[in-house]
Amino acid sequence: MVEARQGLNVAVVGATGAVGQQMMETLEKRNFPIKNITLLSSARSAGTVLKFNGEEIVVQEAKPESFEGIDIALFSAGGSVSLELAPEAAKRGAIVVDNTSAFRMAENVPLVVPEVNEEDLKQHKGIIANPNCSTIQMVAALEPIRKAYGLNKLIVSTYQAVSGSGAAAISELQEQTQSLLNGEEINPQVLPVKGDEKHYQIAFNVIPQIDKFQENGYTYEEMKMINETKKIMHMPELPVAATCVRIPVVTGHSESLYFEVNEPGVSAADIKELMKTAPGIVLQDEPEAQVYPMPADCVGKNDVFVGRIRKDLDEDKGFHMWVVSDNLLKGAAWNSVQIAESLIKLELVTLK
Ligand code: NAP
Ligand code: 3JN
Repeated sequence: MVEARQGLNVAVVGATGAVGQQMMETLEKRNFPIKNITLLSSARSAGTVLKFNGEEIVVQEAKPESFEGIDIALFSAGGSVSLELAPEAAKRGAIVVDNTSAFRMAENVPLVVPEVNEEDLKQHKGIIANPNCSTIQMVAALEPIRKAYGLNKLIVSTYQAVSGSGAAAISELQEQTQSLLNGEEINPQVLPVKGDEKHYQIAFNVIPQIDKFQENGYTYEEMKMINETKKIMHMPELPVAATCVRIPVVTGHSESLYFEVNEPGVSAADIKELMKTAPGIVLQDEPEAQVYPMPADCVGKNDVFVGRIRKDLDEDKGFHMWVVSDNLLKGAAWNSVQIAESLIKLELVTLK
């Protein structure tokens, strides 16, 4: 525990994980007002020493009592941990910002991307959900368009980095790449889904499955994108379809979007103009100079990058757009910390 200036008592649950590490870095970079920070994990990593703002902090096993006196608890330790411990944290007065899908679709849980629906935070009852990474970057890019011209239809195909699947998937891509270049055999064990029946090569390959298949033929990742988008944008009737694909990139999710606006006669230039001033959005769209967003350029950045904006050749209200962002930052850690900053701004939590 570190004693600091006036601030909040913050807990990071899953502090030793890929997302947890990014959360700690983001809290540091943002100079988030922290009085004490508590780092939590499973019993496996309890006792590990991690550095925060230059101080050494011992990671503790997450238990219900860990949340006594905590103001904000950032959870990224998987759905089952959130289901068990998030209500315990909320019961003890903490505001939970949960990175898992455990509570995202629950009626009394706001699902928030601050650029889109920050005001929904006012309805919270102790648990706030952070959306899926692929959903976050998409709705952040679409919100200015929805506001200006309405939105009638959305079709997305994703190109997702392996870091979305955790630290083990990153190692699998790196080791497979090395083995295949050395002419050695590989033995896939993590992707597409840890614990599913089959595993496939990800190095030099593309896998059209992220998370488990549902009865309707869509994967859970695809259904998350579909359902979460409707909830965040308050558009339950919006037609949304998604195809989610894993590619051999470590960090940075890319998406090809097709959307239809509500008004006739909108031009690609109109959409580009909106993007120039949209919060959290960076326009990179100069085909003549070969300028467009790519994952390698977005790593370590909080923004959502958009480009390749074109009007559909047959549908007057239809547009195509390419959207890229760091899935561990805007897709997870940064959006969570941004929610915590919004809680302070909206005076939903008080500094001590
Ligand atoms: P990861 O690298 O595998 O890390 C998992 C973390 O959870 C570790 O700190 C681990 O602690 C901790 N943990 C595991 N079991 C626990 C338990 N029983 N009690 C307390 N802590 C426990 O995974 P990750 O990539 O960081 O992702 C973690 C979770 O974040 C995912 O399961 C997912 O729900 C969510 N996530 C959300 C998004 C998004 O789209 N917003 C993206 C990625 C991940 P040990 O070191 O002790 O094992
Ligand atoms: O695979 C990706 O690129 C994103 C994965 C996110 C994820 C991974 C494991 C469990 C989630 C999520 O946040 O949607 C979950 C979950 O359902 O909690």
